[in-house]
Amino acid sequence: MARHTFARTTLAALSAVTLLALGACSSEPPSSDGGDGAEGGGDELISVGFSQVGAESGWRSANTMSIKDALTEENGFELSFSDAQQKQENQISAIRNYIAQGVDVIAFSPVVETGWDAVLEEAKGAGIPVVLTDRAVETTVEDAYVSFIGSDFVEEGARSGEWAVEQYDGEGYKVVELQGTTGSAPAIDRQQGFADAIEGSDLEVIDSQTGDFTRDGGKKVMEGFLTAHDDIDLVFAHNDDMGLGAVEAIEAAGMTPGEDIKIITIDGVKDGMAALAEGKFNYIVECNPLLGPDLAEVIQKTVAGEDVEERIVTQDEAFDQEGAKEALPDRQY
Ligand code: GYE
Repeated sequence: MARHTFARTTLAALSAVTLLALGACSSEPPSSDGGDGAEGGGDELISVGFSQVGAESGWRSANTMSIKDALTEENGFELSFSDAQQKQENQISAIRNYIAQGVDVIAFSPVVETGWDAVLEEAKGAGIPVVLTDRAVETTVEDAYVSFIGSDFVEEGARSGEWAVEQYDGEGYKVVELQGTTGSAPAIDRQQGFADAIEGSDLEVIDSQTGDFTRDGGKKVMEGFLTAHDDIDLVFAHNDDMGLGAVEAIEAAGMTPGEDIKIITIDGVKDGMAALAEGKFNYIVECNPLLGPDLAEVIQKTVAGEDVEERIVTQDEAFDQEGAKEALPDRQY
């Protein structure tokens, strides 16, 4: 049983995008500087402002590539892309710039869940539809976005925990957790899903700290865990990069990752899959970063005034060591 495909249901709830879409298709061109914002005509480019979280992980690089590959001029888009270096204030100012520019659609992957109300209200006031990719927001703004495209992070955490219980329950395993960015949807949800799944087993989380989704962060936090505890059996890392950092720390401490200390991670990027195939990781729950094509479709429909799905849940798989060996040669990212 090397591979499990998660059966996913896509919620087909339709959002009330008509008003926003009408705003986006207003007959007023957003600007008259270069003369390319001409009215009418079905073949003008759709201008999109995209605010990315950063470049913190292999997952993020693959996600950025997918978005840039999908939102090309050839496909009918004029993309403005900005990297927020994992800082919410940078994202907010990028979004405000896109509002001032009068882009047709704003898309972003919110670094943390809360604190977006004001800027979402401003986008709404300007009649610019917003699409969320990858991470969710918590907001009191009504109809703040037309669609949210991304994985179910609670389920990813749960699959990680279920596998851990299946493999190791009854052995009194001590677990340390490398959390993603504090306050981010994947960190909150993966922690929750994992905790719920191991409840009732004899696995115990003895320490949990953020490594900010980076390899370096994972390494430093793991070094601290290894100094503080001499009885760690299992690492649950919220992404591959932090797991890879943990591998370095474990090896530096003279132990064998995957054997002396087991490692479960989430993402399934190439470096993570290679570590799994080599036996340094024990299990990976995939998080598919290739959100560009869905994003392009949602934007096109929104601008055309068509209904879009309010929630698009990405399909993910999971891999053990044998599964990684099989999948690695065809891995795209
Ligand atoms: O798992 C991690 C990245 O939001 C799903 O962010 C994304 C997460 C991904 O930094 O590697």
